[in-house]
Amino acid sequence: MTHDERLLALLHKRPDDYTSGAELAERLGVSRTTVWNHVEALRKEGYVIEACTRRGYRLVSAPDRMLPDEIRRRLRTQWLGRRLWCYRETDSTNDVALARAAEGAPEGAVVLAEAQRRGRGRFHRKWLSPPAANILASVILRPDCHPSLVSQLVIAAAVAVAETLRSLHDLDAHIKWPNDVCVGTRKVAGILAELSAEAEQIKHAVIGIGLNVNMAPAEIPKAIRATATSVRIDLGHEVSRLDTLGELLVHFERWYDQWRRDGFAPVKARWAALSSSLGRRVEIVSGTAKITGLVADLDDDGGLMLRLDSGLVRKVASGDMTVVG
Ligand code: BT5
Repeated sequence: MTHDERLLALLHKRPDDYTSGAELAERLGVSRTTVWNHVEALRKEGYVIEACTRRGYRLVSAPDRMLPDEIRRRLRTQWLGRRLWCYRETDSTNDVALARAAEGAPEGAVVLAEAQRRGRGRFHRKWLSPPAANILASVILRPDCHPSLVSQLVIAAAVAVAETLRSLHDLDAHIKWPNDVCVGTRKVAGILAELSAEAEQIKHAVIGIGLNVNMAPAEIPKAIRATATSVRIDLGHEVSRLDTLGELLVHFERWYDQWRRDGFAPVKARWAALSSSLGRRVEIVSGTAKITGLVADLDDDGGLMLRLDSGLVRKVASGDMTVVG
């Protein structure tokens, strides 16, 4: 632990009381001036720390920032997020996670960023997010399965995001195949899975999650103003990003554990309950092809089974879907 982290841990222990500069200095093994310097540094990070002559220091509030210490304080998982990397800015958290995974990072390690220079979606699309407003996270997993089953993990992540928005924020979130979570007609989250695999076996998978939490209406990038939303926009007030992340990790861990234990069936059943398209008439654009039909089912590799007007059932592996009836 760094001095800052140890200082915070000490202050967190006494939320309602002061701790003297002398005690902090002794516990950290530094001078009182050094304690003061650390307090100043933490204040610059957004911590509100009261200093009172003769009584010492008291932590009044912590910032809602993606800081490892604050995330760990809220972790309620067994294994997911126990290893964390947090960046103020990076190219893409998926890139960092893929690199860390290749270097041997453990399953459940999570990469977070406040901003991405080159956040991406599927098919080289951009993922846009104003700094320090949302959740940009990439989870490293090492599932023992065929590469084609990675889409089951995308579904599990979408279920976890939708459940988080429902349980913590009481939002009527639903899943839009294949990888969007929406509130009403607007997209609040997207998921991007990338992997390194041998022919029959995943070496590691990275599940990237972009979840719009505190993005204000005026902050929405122009390109997505007509289609995106955030928790803040839907609720009309800001919420804690740290609590939202904590809840998301709990849900995702639970679904991943269940998937490993019982296979895809329970995840699929939950997806069906949260899906906005099951039983609906949809149009799917995939490359230059366009196909219309009734959503009959989800295939085991995440493809959508469409009942065409001719009565034939056809599988669509990927694409962009719009509900048309
Ligand atoms: C996705 O792709 O929805 C997957 C997005 C995954 C983003 C995360 S953030 C952490 C990790 N690191 C990364 O670099 N990526 C992952 P797709 O279905 O292709 O949707 C992309 C489209 O969504 C864009 O073309 C925009 O139209 C729209 N979009 C971009 N940013 C958005 C946002 N913040 N909210 C809602 N829609 C957005």
